Amino acid sequence: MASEVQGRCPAFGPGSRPSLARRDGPGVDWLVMRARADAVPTIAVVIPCLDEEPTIGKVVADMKAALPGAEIIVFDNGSADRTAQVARASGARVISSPRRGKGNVIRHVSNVISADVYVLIDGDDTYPAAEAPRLLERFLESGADMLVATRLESHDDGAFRVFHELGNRLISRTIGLLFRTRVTDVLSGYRILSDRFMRLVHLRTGGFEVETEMTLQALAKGLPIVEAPIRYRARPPGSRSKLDTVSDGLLIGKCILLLFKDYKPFVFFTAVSGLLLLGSLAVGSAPVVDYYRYAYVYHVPRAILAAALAILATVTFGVGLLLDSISWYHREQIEQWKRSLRP
Ligand SMILES: Nc1nc2c(ncn2[C@@H]2O[C@H](COP(=O)(O)OP(=O)(O)OP(=O)(O)O)[C@@H](O)[C@H]2O)c(=O)[nH]1
Ligand SMILES: [Mg+2]
Repeated sequence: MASEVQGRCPAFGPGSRPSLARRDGPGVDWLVMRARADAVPTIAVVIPCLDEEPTIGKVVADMKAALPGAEIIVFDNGSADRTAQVARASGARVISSPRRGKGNVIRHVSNVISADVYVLIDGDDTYPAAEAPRLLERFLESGADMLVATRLESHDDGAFRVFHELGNRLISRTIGLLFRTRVTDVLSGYRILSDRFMRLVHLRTGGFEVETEMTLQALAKGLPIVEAPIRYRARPPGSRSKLDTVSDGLLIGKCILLLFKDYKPFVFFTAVSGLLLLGSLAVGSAPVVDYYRYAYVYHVPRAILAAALAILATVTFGVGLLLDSISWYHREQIEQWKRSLRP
């Protein structure tokens, strides 16, 4: 059963019908949020952590200073070091997450935490927690369901490991092409999510693909995304990255392909069908030439293979048509659900 987040924005009193205006409070700039008349929005800061003892204390303290009204929850995956103790001592609530993997942790969050706004940040102090109020303001003003803090515009030397920046650009471009949109940093771990996003999106990936999946699911479900630049920092000495360039890179590639198949089935299966058809034409050229020249087919195995590939291409195209109708129906249902979530 999801536990209600206790943290509330100090700027609001019960019953006040807020409007979009700026207020200054002790130590913090709070946006008056568009909120339901009867409740003051709650903010949960979620920090997935695995062996981040050197940095978690600072991340929690920085977040407490930046968002004093928010509840800070560290999701620890059985860290071998003193991450949980340091986090608790710094004033965070620590929840032990059963299954390894950043994606599994984010899925755990949606099962056990309930808030109006979720701020996701890594525990390795590479993201500036102090920027959270500005990002929150941008998020609320935009009315988006997800804000992604982008890192490519401004970062420390050594903040990105070799190939990571290039890989990030490549992945963002690929997604931009496939989903006809413009996203600049799909792999950022610093995000703000709406309650509606957490209710509508059921994540399926368990590892570092989760950031890519969050962006793709938001695109596929028509949930608006807004980006805001931050300065990305290098991991401090003594803190170890959990990301494996090759294996996690391949997992991210697989995630994009599978979600593309599920959310753009017509394009995906037409492309596969086209490739099969090309194969059929290539293999079938010799038997066709045979027939024109000798009115007899000598390359019988090729003829059979060409025919099989052509049949497969037709069936694949048919599957694409079918799945396209199903995904249309699915999209309509999501729109209805979105309408039902409107206040
Ligand atoms: N709970 C939990 N957290 C994880 C797991 N793997 C990674 N994390 C956390 O997820 C965040 C991002 O992991 P990083 O290793 O920093 O990955 P990255 O930021 O893509 O890579 P770097 O650029 O090297 O920092 C960190 O706070 C990790 O502690 C996991 O299996 N379980
Ligand atoms: Mg990191």
